[in-house]
Amino acid sequence: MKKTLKKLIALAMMLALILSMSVFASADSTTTATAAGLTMRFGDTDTTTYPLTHPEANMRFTEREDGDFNVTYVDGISNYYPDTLAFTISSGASSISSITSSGVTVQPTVRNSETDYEPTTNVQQGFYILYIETASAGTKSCTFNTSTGSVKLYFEVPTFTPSTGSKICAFLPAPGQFTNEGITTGGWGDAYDGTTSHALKGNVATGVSLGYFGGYVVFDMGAIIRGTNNAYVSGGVYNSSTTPYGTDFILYGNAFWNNSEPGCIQVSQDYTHWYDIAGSQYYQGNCVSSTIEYQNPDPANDYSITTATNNAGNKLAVPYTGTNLEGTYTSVATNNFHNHAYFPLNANYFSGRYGHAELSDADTLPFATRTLNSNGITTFLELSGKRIKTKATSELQFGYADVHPNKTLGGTVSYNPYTPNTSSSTWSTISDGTSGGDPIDISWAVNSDGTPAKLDAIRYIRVYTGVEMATPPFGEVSTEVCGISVCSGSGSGSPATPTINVAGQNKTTTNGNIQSIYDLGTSSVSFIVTGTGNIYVNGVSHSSGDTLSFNPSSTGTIVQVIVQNGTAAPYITWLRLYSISED
Ligand SMILES: [Ca+2]
Ligand SMILES: [Ca+2]
Repeated sequence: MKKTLKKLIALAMMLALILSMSVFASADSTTTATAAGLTMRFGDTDTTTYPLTHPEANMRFTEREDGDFNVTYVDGISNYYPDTLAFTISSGASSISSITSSGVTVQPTVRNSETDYEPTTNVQQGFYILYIETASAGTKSCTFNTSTGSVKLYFEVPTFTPSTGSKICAFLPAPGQFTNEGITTGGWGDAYDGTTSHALKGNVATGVSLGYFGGYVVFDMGAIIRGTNNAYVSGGVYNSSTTPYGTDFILYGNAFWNNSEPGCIQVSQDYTHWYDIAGSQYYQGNCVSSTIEYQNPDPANDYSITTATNNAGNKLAVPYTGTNLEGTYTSVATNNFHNHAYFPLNANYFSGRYGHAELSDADTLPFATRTLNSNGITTFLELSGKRIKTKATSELQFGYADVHPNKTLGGTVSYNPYTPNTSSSTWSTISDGTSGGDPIDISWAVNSDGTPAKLDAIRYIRVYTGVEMATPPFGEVSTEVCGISVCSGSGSGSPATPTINVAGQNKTTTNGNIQSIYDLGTSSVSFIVTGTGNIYVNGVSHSSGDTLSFNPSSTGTIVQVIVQNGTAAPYITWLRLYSISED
């Protein structure tokens, strides 16, 4: 089975910078090891084209008295061990007779291109992906048996105790009234809970406020453990189809009815490749890729603040420019309630406090870029994402954070995100007996072109402010995130398979997949979904048998159909309507 994996050697690129500045190793540790006729190292087979990055660049061998090797991860992050490592045996692989392991999956792999990997059963392949079971602490190992002996590698996984099963691993609010606020006391501008132990926030009443468009927080939900042929075993958040309504996690904000401040959501397995959660606005033409470049209004003042400081800095409006914006505003305005800098200060967001160096590198993720002056102070901060054009609760049916009120912060009981609701009274009825908040189905994740991402599980969840709006005199519309829970319980029944008729013909579809239909011509075609339960076409609720119309195109017009009945998971399918012939 051919699998397309991420570029493993580039995992967690945000960490590479700090690591490259301070890598050390004990005197007798090495980057290569030779034993049993094998020469071993971490990283790609071709390190000229693909130089080592984190974490492979941080792996060291130390020879033991028995001739085997301890493999250690050096520097960088405390209580951390990589869960996925590219591994090369540069000579002697043809002498390998078998591989045995405990707590490690050694996957021989053919590397077709930079991003395309194919598992193989040939143990003499010479290139391997090592999946280390990091969910539990202790010694993991693998042994390569060769015609001249054997060599065993030992991996010591440290104890790791996340605060609530999830933890913040990146936080960079855009400019806003809560940015820099309560920065040492667990306020809305702080990723830490304000206790003397400086724990990162889990499910808390005072969460994080993300500022203007693009400001974000990322949660690490734990390593995904995979077995043979990359199959999911445990960890992360699994894309369940057996939970009620198929939802997988619930995001909690601080919304009340008609005070939604919608955050868009992205998910990732590897911290490098990110997928949009296509909420109900995504296919309605109300979702556009936008970038804002914020200008630091006072870099000199920023430079003068050298340690994380509560409510610091000069209060100044933050000018911005960008692409695909509303056209209503040109700056993040200040107000009289929050008297401090609105631009994220260097000492507060790029200093990696309390041993969390990873938090200082938030701007190296693919959706954030900083321009620095000669003092290392941000002059421009660029943040990107899909921007939606409404904050009306009634228009945000599903797929966004900080939209629906919490019932029980941190609860795991999902309500049905597909039950149409248009008022606070219907919402209250709908969410009674549940945890409230905003339940999310990983099946909503899409590639950058809107086609299904088909993720079996995810590790990272990014929430970012999804609108470019302000409500004077109260300031910018800013998403708040107060926590995340993984959904519990079991739904009943099976997905409600619909009949989908396009241009007069019933089309065969499958749950979770996209179906291309060709030769539809350039005129609009009829589109009829017949099914039982809640029916959404491109995020809009419809009745069974409604006749809709869409315009086919030469690039394939994508239409998403969701049909959900009872407490079962939904049937989600995509059709791609081409005006032209195949090929
Ligand atoms: Ca699911
Ligand atoms: Ca809010």
